[in-house]
Amino acid sequence: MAPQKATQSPGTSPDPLRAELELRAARIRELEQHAANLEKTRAHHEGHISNLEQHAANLQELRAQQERRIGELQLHASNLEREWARSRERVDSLELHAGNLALELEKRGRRVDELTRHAANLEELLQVGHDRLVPGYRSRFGGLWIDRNDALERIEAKRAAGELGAEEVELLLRWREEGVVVLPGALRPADARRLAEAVDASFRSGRQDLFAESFEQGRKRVRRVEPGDRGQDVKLLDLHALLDEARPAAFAPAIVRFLGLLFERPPLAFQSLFFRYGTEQPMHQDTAYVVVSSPLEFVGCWVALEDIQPGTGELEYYVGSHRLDDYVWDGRYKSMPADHPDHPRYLAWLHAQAEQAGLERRRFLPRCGDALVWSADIAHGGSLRTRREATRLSLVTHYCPADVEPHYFQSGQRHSGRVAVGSAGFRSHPQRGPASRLAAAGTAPLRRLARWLQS
Ligand SMILES: O=C(O)CCC(=O)C(=O)O
Repeated sequence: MAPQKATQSPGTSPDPLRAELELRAARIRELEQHAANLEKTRAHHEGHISNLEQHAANLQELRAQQERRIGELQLHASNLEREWARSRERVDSLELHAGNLALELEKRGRRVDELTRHAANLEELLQVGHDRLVPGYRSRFGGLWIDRNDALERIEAKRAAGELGAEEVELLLRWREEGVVVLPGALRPADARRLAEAVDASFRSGRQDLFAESFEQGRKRVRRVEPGDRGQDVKLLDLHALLDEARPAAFAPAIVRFLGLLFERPPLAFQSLFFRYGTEQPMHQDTAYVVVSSPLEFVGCWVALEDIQPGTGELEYYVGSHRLDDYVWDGRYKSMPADHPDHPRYLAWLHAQAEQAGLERRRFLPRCGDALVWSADIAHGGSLRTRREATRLSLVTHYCPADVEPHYFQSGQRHSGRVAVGSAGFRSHPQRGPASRLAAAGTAPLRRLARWLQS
């Protein structure tokens, strides 16, 4: 700020020197004030300059930090690029390796197929050799003694030795010829009624130990019996083992006697099905689905638990169809491997074979208590139900000789083992439900829990 000039109004001081002094003193004060102002301004500027210097230093530091960060990021990016290039090379080489493995697998698959075919051919050759060495069976899968080519001579020998009466000879000859025999009045009607009533009571109570098989949305389902099942198309499983009232039907003396003739050993009842309504099952041979250690050594027996009326889906069968050629699954098996795509072809083949051989298609219209025993290979099924409301109460039991093993003895499934039924033979059944699944799971605590649940 420019200093202001001191002024003297003329005529205010009488002493010019004094006036001069005052003027100067005023001038000095002015200048001192001005110097003080300048000093303040300078101090202010110096503060500002040091602030600016501090700010510049901060910016400098920030710039240095950013440069360091940019350097780090550039290094990281180049590491990633190197890494990516390496993994791309690895992917390429793995793809090549996978392609080579696929080729190798395909080659081996072809070799396995070749060897499988070769083994099947060898098995067949062996079987031919075997058939030439021992008295042969109709089937390469063996069978009961009555299926052997020398069975008629053996029947005659047994008759001559007094082991068979005329009626028994008659039954065995019919069996040999037709594959089926009817045993009228095998079960007392009172016992049939008791069984039907016990089943009704089980349906009402939804007994926890009984299992039913049903088809739901085209899929087979096995589950516990429920109260609503009575009017449904369900089959109850294994009553021969689980329901005391089923024992007289499964082990009726007439049936046990006939099984003794067929098996020459005590029978083992290893599976049973209770039907309230006709099954309309297509014609089939049990050998396709029921598996035992000797494929043809078992029979089925159908017992009527009421007088069966026409139109209720009565049992039907091709007479003598047990003598048709074998249907051999995958060139080697008598039973159908699970979910085999040839199943429809097999069912059609069976009809075609039976018709070509001119076999009679016969229906079974039994009175309450009558039983029909069929050979494992008989083509049979349930005829169409035209009276859908009418019942067709029946129990079907499958038997094998006691030394033959049902599949579930060998598959690791929990089962009852052979349980003696007086002197009539044995019974067995697979154990179902969560307890048996726990038991199959294998660890000791789970097995203990399973035993507890089952007890
Ligand atoms: O009773 C029926 O309708 C058929 C039964 C049957 O085929 C069987 O139990 O194998």
